[in-house]
Amino acid sequence: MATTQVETHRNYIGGKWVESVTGRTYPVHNPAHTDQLVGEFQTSGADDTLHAVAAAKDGLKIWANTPAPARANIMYKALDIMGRRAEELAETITVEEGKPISDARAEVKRAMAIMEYAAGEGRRMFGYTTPSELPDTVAYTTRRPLGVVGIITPWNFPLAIPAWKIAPALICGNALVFKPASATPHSAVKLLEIFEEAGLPAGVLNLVTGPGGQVGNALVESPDVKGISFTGSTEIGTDLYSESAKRLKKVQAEMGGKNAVIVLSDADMDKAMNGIVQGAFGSTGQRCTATSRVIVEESVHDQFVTELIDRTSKLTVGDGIDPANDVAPLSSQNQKDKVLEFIGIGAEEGANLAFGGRDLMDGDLKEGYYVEPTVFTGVTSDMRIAQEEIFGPVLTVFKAKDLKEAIDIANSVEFGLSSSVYTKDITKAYEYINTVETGMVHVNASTLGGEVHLPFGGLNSSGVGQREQGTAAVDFFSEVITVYIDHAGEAN
Ligand code: UN1
Repeated sequence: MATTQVETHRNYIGGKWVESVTGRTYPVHNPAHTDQLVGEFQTSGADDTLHAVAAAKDGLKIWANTPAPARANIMYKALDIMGRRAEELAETITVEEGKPISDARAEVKRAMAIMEYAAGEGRRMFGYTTPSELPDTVAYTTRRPLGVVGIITPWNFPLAIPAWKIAPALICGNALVFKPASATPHSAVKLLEIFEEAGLPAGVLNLVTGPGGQVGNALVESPDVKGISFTGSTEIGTDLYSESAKRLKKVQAEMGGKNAVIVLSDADMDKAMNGIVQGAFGSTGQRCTATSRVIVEESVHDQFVTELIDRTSKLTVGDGIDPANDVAPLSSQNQKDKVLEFIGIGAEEGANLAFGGRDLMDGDLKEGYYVEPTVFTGVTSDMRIAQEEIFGPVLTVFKAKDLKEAIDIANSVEFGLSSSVYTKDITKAYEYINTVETGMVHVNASTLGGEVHLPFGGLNSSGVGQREQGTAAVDFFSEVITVYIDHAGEAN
C-alpha cells in the first residue's frame, strides 16, 4: 500500500466532488501500520462550510417537497448499494480506524439496519388528530423538516454513527452538511458515493472534511443551520450546545461514558465474563458504551478477578484486518498517549495493575498504536481512573459489599450512558433498573450497543437533547406543526 499511488479525496458539495477553497489536503494513516497512507483528504475551512450550507439550502427546496415515501425509495436504493459494498466498507473502516474486522462488519450491518428502519419511517412519521374544543373545527399535527442541519460525527464508528444521524434526518426531509471526524473521512466519502449512486438530489447531502474547529464553528454560527446532531467528547459537545443555545438552534449531543457492570453473587459467571470481556476490550475499548468499570459483590470478587485475568490474558492483539485478532490498535498516537497516561495515573493513585498496561509498540507490535488490554483491581471511586473516560482497553474493578453499595459506586460518576447488572434475582434486577442513573440499562447483557428502533442516549454529562435512533430520531429531525381548521364556512 505504501508504494501505490495515494488517492486524493474531495468534498461533496451541491452534487459535485470539489476541492477545498483552502487548496490544502491532509493525510490519513492506518493505525495498524502507521507508514501506510489511507488517502489524502480536503482540509476544509469556514468558506467550504458556508458553500455547503448554501448548497443545502438549495437542496432543501426539492427535498422538503419530496413526499416522505419517495425519499424512502432513495434510502432503499442506498441500502441495496451498501449491501453490495458491505465487505469493502468493513475493510475501509478497519484500515482507517483500526478496529477488528468482525467489529467493522457488525458496524456495516448496523448502518444498514438504521437505513432500513429510517426508510420504513417514510411511510409512518405520524402526527395525531384530536377533538377540538370548538365546533366545526379539526385539529391535528403534522411534521416538517428542520431545514439545513449539521451532522458532526466521531472517528470510532466512521460509518454507523453517520448513518444513524443521516438516514433519519434525510427521511424527515432535511438537507445536510456532514462533517466526519478528521481521522476517518474515507468511510464518509464512501457513504456519499452510495447516496449519490442512489439518486439523492444535488445539495441534499454535502460532505466537508477536515479539522473540527472551523467547520463546527461555521455551522454553529450560520443562521441558515437550524439544528446540529453531534457525537463526540463532553468538552466539545458542551461548548457546541451552549453556543447553539444562544442562537436557538436545536441540538442533540451524544457524549462520553464511564459505563459500569455490577456482578452479583448469584450471577451466571460465564455469561457475565463474556459480556464484560467483550464490553471492555471489543473495538479496543473505543466505544462510548464500552464497559470501563466492573463492580463485583464481595463474596465472588476474588474468583471473578482470577477468571477475568485468565480471559484477558488469552486475548490476541494485532492488526484488526486479521480475523484471528481480538484486540486491535488504538486509533491514533493521541489515543495511545492518553490511554498510557491513564495507566500511569492508575498506578500512581494506588490501584493494583492486575494485568497488562504495556505499550506494545515497544515490543513486537512496532507498526501500530498497540496497548496491552489492561485490568486494574482495588479501584475506588475517588480515583481519576474511576471517574474519567479513558476510551481504550482498560477495565477497572471495584469490590462492593452488596447491591446497594454497588449502585452507589455505579452512580458516583458524572456520566450516565449505559450500565448493566448480572443477576438471576428479579427483585434485585428491578431495584437496579429503577435506581441506576444511565439512559440505557442492561440486565444480563453487556453495556454495548443498542437496537436501531430503540432510543439511544444518556443522562447527565453523557448526553443532551433528544435521544438518537428509533422514533426519537424523527422527533429530533422534524418540527411538529399544530393545525386548527374551522370548516363552518360562515360566522357561528
Ligand atoms: C455501540 O455501543 O455500539 O460513540 C454504539 C460511541 C457511541 C455509539 C456506541 N455513540 O461509541
